[in-house]
Amino acid sequence: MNQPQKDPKREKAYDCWLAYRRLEDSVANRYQAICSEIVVMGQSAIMDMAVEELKRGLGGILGIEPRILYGSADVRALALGMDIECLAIPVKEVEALSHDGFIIMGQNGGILIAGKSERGVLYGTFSFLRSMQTGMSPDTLNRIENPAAGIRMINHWDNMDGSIERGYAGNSIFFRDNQFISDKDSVRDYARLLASVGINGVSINNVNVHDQETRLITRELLPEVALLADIFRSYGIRLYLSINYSSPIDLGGLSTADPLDGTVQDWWCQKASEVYSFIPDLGGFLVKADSEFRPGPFTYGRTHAEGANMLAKALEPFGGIVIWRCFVYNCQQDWRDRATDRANAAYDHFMPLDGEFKDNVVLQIKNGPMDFQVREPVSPLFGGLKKTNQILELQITQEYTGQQRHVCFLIPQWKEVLDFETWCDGPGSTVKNLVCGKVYPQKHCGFAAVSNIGDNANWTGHILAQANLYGYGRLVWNPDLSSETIADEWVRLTFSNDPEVIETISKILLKSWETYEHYTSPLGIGWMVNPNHHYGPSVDGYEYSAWGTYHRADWLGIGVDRTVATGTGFAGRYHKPNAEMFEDMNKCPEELLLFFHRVEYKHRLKSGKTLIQHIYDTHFEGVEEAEKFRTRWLSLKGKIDKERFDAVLERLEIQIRDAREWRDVVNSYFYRKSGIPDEKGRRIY
Ligand code: GCV
Repeated sequence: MNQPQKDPKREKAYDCWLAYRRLEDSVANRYQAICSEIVVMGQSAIMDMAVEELKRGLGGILGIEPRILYGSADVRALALGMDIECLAIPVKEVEALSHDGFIIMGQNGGILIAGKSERGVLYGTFSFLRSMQTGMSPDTLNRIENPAAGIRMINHWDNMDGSIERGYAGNSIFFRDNQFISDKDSVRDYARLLASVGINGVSINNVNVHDQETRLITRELLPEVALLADIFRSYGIRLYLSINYSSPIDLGGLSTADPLDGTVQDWWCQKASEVYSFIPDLGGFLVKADSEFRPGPFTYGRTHAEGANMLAKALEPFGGIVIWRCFVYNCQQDWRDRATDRANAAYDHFMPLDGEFKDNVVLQIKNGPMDFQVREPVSPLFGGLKKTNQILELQITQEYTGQQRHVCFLIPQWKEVLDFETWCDGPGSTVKNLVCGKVYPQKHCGFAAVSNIGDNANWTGHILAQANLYGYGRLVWNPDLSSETIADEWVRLTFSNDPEVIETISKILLKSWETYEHYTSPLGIGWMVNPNHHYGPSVDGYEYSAWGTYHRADWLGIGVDRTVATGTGFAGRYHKPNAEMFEDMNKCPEELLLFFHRVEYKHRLKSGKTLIQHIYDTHFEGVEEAEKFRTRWLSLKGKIDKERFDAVLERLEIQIRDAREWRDVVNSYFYRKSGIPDEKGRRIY
């Protein structure tokens, strides 16, 4: 007999951080007094969304149904306004606001939420509701906030057959069986979640653009793409498409996709005009070219600048941009070849092109030189490129960090990347300042990250992985927010303001990246995963393959010599003093030691432990820490609804089981290679 279908939207976890729980305390009473009326000044589709959200939020948090009044500039109640010049706001504060920013201020006993744009008002509205839900008093709300950068984007790796490359939370919410899903409710709910944390761009299809997705830019499919664009637009989000570089051949029937060929250039110009006739505010194209078997300008002996600029020219008349990925390397390397180093690839391909890209091209650079490992140094392209628009690419989906079966709160990792001092222009040349255009002027800059959502009832598979999506949005809005603040906010919004709940879940989140690192690959060496799906330990999984990701372990030691003096020279791609720091084994940050150096197992670390003992100890500790997560979580029984309590518990148990596997495989591997026993005599196989 067929089981009745469960409605995912009925699940507690579906609402994520926008569940709007009732507050019943003195603070709530004060809000109630102010919020019984909403005065709306200015009307637009996005303003309508802001009003809807307020109604929903006030209903949920305060249990009231506010009266909506339009048009009056008299602020007594809760007021929303986007015609900022007509509002009684001091000039200095109006001037301090950027286009997407907002101001929240107390006025005449009421509260005004205002922005220079409708998007600003929407962001202010979500921010106001967040403050209310987290228990902030109305007296402490006054603030002006501007987003740190113009591009705050999510990349989907969704395929039209419904699968998601590196997706761990079900199938696509956009596509199924090579069609668009006609029920758009999830897309609407998703757009709302994204807007609530300030995301303003989304690319809907995989950067590996296969046959079916190549056709997204055809007349046949563009009306469907336009429907998605409409939904995202109503939340202030621009839609982008990943395109296939060889579309002129695959769709246009041309014999070439050479960017310097006139017929190819004309084809793209016409194509852009066609695409924009369906979606006039399309953000632009995202391109993975000459990478992992994708076509690109190299086929024609052209540079990436020539390839990107040709597309940029086509999009220029429509205000579109080309986001060009720097993830370019040789994935057919001979593992015997020790001179070629994948870490050097992006830098070596793109540095010589600095200054050659048109100003509507943006380079999208992964945070590290390899590929979203649990630990990597920052890509030296940050601080290397001086005359090129750039955005930082992060990975929210947990490809190498537990695939949403393990809890791994990634905000602390991203904070380290953002705060990395590149020294390209003296102190203050941090990655965050670079990608926010504060070091070198850039027309377009900001952030992109690979999505971690799918059609699972809780969006992210592991409920605690929702914190990574939330945290990404909050962090790229304001990179100065601390991991602690983001965790605290997320727990309060998602679960409760109960101090015990906040402390317990925050502790799990804040420790989880370190824990994951402890029981997986040590000191920046990376990989050691099963090939293809990348889940679970296999120390030699990629050791003798063509992907350029080697640890070079033998009986004496492990690590890749990336020094200038004796290795692949990667350390020299950084500015001083970073180059010197990475070059010198004694100065290199220990968590990156094996990324930069080949180290003997008997080498003593700063802790006084030998490298091999460090490997054993951290792997045992990692499992103990994972076990503690479960104990901590169990202490919340009765304080969290059963549905979410059980769902998280189930994942924490999987994590413990798999952490043990990691521990035993890795420890046994190194014990067998080195022949050195564990000083503490623990069981190693
Ligand atoms: C979309 C890694 C992943 C691939 C991904 C690629 C990329 O190699 O394993 O699945 O492809 O990165 O970022 O393009």
